Amino acid sequence: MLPKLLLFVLITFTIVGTSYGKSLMMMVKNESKDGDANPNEEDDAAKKIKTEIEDDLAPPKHLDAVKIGRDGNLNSNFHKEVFLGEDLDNFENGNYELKDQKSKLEEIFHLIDTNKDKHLDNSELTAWVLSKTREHFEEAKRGNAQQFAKIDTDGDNQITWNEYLAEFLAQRNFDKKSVAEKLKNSEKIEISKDVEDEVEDARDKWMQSASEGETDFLTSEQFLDFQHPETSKGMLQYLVEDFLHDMDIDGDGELSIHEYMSVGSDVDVDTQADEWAQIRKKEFRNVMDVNHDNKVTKDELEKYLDPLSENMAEQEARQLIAFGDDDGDDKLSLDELLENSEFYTGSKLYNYAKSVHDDL
Ligand SMILES: [Ca+2]
Ligand SMILES: [Ca+2]
Ligand SMILES: [Ca+2]
Ligand SMILES: [Ca+2]
Repeated sequence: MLPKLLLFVLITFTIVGTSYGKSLMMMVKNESKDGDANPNEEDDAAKKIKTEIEDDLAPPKHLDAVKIGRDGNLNSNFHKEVFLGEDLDNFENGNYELKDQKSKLEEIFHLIDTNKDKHLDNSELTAWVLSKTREHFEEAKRGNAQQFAKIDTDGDNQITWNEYLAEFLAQRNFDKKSVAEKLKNSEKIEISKDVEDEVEDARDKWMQSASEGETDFLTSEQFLDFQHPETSKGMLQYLVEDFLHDMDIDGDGELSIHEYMSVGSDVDVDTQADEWAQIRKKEFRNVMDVNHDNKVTKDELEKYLDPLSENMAEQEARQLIAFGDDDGDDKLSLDELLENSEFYTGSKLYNYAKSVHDDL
């Protein structure tokens, strides 16, 4: 990690009291407008850095149980997150043997099947998706409280931007004590362009979560908004704004299908054949653009990004059924679930057919 960081060109900036956030913000904004040829590549790079830091303090790009990331990329784990909830980690980390995976899925199946007719219907799955989403939120709150307590060393239920920044930079191989000292004395700190971009992004989101006129600190509730805006109705509009900031190229406050697919407005989107484009096109037309007028408004985006929206949970339930519904009765049987386990858990029950055979 460290040698890689050292390869980046080191740049210097001066921290000048409270205007620092603003001047830094403007500096970075201008740069990214000029050279933002491929936002996805940058996001991938940032993601790579992030996955290597445990309990990273940077506001996460990936929001659990939200269909889309803050970078506009679809959350490829979404189905699994809302189907398995916290158990997803166990499936992904290989904590379950195949036979355990099977019995775990059976257990989940029976939990969802509240009317005990041995089939999962849309209303059962909608309720399940919402309950798993709430579970994600509870988990986010727990983790957030721990992080907050770690930074708020004097326990006054506030963390200042400088306390946060010192901890944040410490996670990126800076010496926390000397960083804290420099911040206190408004001395300059040398950071790489990459880290500077991250700091800038964090500062933007910090400002969204802080009270007006009191932007120097966050309370624990505000810190939760900062790290997990998906858990707060009031923060959804900021998620929408972040999203539009990146995607709304013509600045009309709405999203066109061309903008969402990152192609020029003269391109015929139906000729875009690659999988990424196909998935985005489908999502835009079938899910995001509720009234099918080829525009996704702020209102539509807010509904789409709200993990506790009943409509979205129902949509998701429909997709969860459609994927495994081999006999087309609009319900999911246990066999259909096990047969198509890869979609729901990420791993195929290779010996499922065999073990059914053995049971006979
Ligand atoms: Ca049922
Ligand atoms: Ca637009
Ligand atoms: Ca629309
Ligand atoms: Ca079925």
